[in-house]
Amino acid sequence: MGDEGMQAPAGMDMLACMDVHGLDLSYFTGKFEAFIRFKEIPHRRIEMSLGGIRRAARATGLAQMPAVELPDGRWMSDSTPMIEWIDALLPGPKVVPEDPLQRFFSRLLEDYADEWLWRPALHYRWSYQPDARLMSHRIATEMMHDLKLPLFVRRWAIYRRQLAKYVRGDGITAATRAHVESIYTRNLAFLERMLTARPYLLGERPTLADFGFFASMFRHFGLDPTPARIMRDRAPAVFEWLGRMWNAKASRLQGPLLADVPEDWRPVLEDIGACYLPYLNANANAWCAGRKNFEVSIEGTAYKLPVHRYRVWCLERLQAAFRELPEAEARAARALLAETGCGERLWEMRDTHSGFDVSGHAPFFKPGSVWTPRDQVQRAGA
Ligand SMILES: N[C@@H](CCC(=O)N[C@@H](CS)C(=O)NCC(=O)O)C(=O)O
Repeated sequence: MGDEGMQAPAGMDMLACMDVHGLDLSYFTGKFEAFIRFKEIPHRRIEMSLGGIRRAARATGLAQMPAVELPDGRWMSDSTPMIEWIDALLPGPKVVPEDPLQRFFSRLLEDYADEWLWRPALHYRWSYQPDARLMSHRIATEMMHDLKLPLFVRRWAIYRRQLAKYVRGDGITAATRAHVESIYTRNLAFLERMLTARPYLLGERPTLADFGFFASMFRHFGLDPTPARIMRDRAPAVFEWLGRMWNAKASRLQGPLLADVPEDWRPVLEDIGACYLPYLNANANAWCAGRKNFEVSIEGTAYKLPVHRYRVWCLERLQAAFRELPEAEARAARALLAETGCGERLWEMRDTHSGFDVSGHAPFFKPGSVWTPRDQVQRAGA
């Protein structure tokens, strides 16, 4: 770009130069940044402050990052619909695979990576002292720089908050800890196998599943001292892929994707069947019952977890992605789901009505809190 006579691709005008409000240590900011870097979309990264997060929450209805402000004044949130919307808008090879079967399974892997790796990522960051010390210092000096309190108070406040919300409050106890850590190490093994065989998860260029896994692998597991050491020791190909992803550019990477769903995606699908779908169903079931917490046994480990409204929507989105499949691909998808132990689990919960995106306008929507209980959503008439 910038060469004389060279035209910016259609759609680029609407995006350039967007403001991406986020942090250099944030899981979902990293995922979205990698995508827009790959798409070569000019942008500014605005470091999120406490004032910034309040402003983003007023604009998007969600106090979370990344929050994106477009040149026309519109705001977007939620990395998955943002990626899908931008990918559809711009010409060139798609990040969301065009083959319907690959598209469906890519969405499934992306959702699993986004949501199921969150708990181990937050656990390693806040349960291990060297990691917690480093990150509490960074958050206190970066995001909380506009809070007029001494540094040690800011560090203490963020440490206590994250521990209460994402460790103790998210089911991590002495009894679940080993299982939570195994979620990380088994995913390292899944990815190491794929990335030893090829540069990206689906072939010669990054696609949706790469960006899904990149979120936790780049900004948490590859960055925080304790899981980063495990990654360097056990999964050098994953470590190498983090740099490759950060430097990937669509204009240089036009290579082909593999055909079909690769064999080495099966262990991930088996994990989705054994762990993630049972979790999503138990969460949706508790949400429908108007509960705030629920108990679920995953591979024999008993968890007590908070009900997460956003993840009810995740399940609805996966069901909708399946409904989009043409008949032949739907048959093939059903067969692969059955072979990998996902079976009928995708349809166990129906009519969940998360109300998260009733108008279908994501990523231009104001869904309200990701934690809102069902009775409040119903009272609000969503
Ligand atoms: N589904 C959202 C999740 C965004 C999200 O949870 N971001 C985290 C930081 S990586 C956040 O802002 N959390 C707010 C909090 O901890 O209260 C996405 O894909 O963008």
